[in-house]
Amino acid sequence: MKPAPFDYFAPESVDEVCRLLTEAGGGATLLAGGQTLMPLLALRMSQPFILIDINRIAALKGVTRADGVTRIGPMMRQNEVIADPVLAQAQPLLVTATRHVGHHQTRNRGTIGGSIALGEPAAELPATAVALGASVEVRSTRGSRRIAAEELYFGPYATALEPDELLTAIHVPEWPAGTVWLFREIAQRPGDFGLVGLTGALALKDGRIERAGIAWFGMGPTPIKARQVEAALLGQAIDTLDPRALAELAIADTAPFDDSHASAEYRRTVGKRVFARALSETLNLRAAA
Ligand SMILES: Cc1cc2nc3c(=O)[nH]c(=O)nc-3n(C[C@@H](O)[C@H](O)[C@H](O)COP(=O)(O)OP(=O)(O)OC[C@H]3O[C@@H](n4cnc5c(N)ncnc54)[C@H](O)[C@@H]3O)c2cc1C
Repeated sequence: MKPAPFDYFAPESVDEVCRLLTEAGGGATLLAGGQTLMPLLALRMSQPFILIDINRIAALKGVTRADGVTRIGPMMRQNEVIADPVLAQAQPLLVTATRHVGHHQTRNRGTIGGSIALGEPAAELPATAVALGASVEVRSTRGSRRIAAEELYFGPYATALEPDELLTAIHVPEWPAGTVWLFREIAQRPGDFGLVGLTGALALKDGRIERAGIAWFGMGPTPIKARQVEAALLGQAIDTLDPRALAELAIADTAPFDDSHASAEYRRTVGKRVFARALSETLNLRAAA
């Protein structure tokens, strides 16, 4: 099938995108990597009057670091995220999560901003943004604003982004030295979305957990912050942790569902095991290092 007709624009500045979005009055869609949008257009599940291609805007690319925050341009391709030396040092969890997004070929075009703006509940990057305490910067002709990742997602593909807003940067706090990273994904095949996914960071100091950021993907209608287990982990000495008991709390905030790939019960059972194993392996590895 071919897409329904639309007007195509490829502006070179953020201001121009904002102007076009305002003029379109909700009838425009942004084209980033196209790895989700192009199939939707071809199937006519998306029928914008105007397509705004944001690939020519240099200001939407690149990485900078300042004041303990990494600022990432949304138009960085997922493979650029994986290869970036600054991100390897400053945001290793984000790099690990990106390795699990789709396939090498889709990552050549797919962007970090496209994934975070889309809000697929089983996707790796929105949950990782939530776990790390990231926020997004958005622009429109009405001005700019920041939205915390944990307030960005309302439901599958439903986000706090207004139809006239462009995501212009992702701000990710840098976690302290001594942080360990949790990332586990259970998927049917490599490159598939997660049936059950866990992503998170634990900042350790003197054998205790000083800060915890943990989120699930594939475990509810949005990425889900595991608030209860984060609270239970705070201040705890590592050698007193009981991973199995904590695993019950770890899934307490989730809302697993049945679909054609797995039942809610499967997701709950596997989620608990994934959490317990990730916690014990990660902390043991660190202790052995
Ligand atoms: C075979 C295959 C396997 C895949 N597997 C996975 C997977 O395992 N995990 C995963 O997470 N994804 C997966 N994907 C999707 C992933 O490849 C896409 O990159 C991602 O979902 C969207 O990013 P994109 O840059 O391609 O965005 P596009 O498809 O161009 O856009 C997606 C949506 O985001 C909006 N958007 C994009 N950029 C912005 C912005 N800056 N501001 C506001 N809105 C914006 C668009 O308007 C559109 O609505 C897969 C895709 C394919 C084809």
